[in-house]
Amino acid sequence: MGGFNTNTGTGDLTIAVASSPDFCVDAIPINEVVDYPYSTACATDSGTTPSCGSGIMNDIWFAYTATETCDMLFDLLGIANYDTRMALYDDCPGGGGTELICNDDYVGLLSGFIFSVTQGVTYYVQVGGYSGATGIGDLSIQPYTLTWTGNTSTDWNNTGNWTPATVPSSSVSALIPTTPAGGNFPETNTSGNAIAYNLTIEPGAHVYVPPTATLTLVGSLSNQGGG
Ligand SMILES: [Ca+2]
Ligand SMILES: [Ca+2]
Repeated sequence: MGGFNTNTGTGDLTIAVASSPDFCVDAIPINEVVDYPYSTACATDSGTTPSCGSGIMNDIWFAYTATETCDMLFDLLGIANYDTRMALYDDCPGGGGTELICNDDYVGLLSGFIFSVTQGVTYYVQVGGYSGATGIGDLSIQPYTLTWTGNTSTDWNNTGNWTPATVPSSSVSALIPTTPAGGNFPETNTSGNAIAYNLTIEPGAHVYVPPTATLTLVGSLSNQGGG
């Protein structure tokens, strides 16, 4: 008959920590995201410095797999409280990857860029800061979208009616807001046919496509206009 073991003592406590995306090989897998929160507070320099600036990158990494083929806007605009910097690679730099694009200041000190992605392909996003700056922020990867203003006319194909001032294409999306700045809603009949990747029509807005014209959408339609 054995006795009770009443020994006490010290031992090791192991705390499991979720894998840190501090290096590219530990990148967080994502698809398109809106305002994905992150922090670089404890990030260290992965050793990869993109071409858009010098200085130590206290960086974190995301492995972004595209679910669509179109122009995507990658941006850190939002809650970021520090001077951000962001780059995109076709593979981890330590695994033979090369830089595709990078940006320091897209709006103010916050980073962003537009890149044409292919469905099913994984890209590596490096999020860091200018000269070692760190903080919190949020990452968005969404189809790049032009907003209709109607500032010049009703002509869909007039660059003066969009902001930024270019016409949507098979890879660029379009948004028709409820209240266009210029007061006009678009028509596609004045100078030929129209094309966009995604089209979003906000409540109360509309696009007029006469029977003799076409509006081609490569992606999808979100018609909130009710008609
Ligand atoms: Ca890092
Ligand atoms: Ca910056």
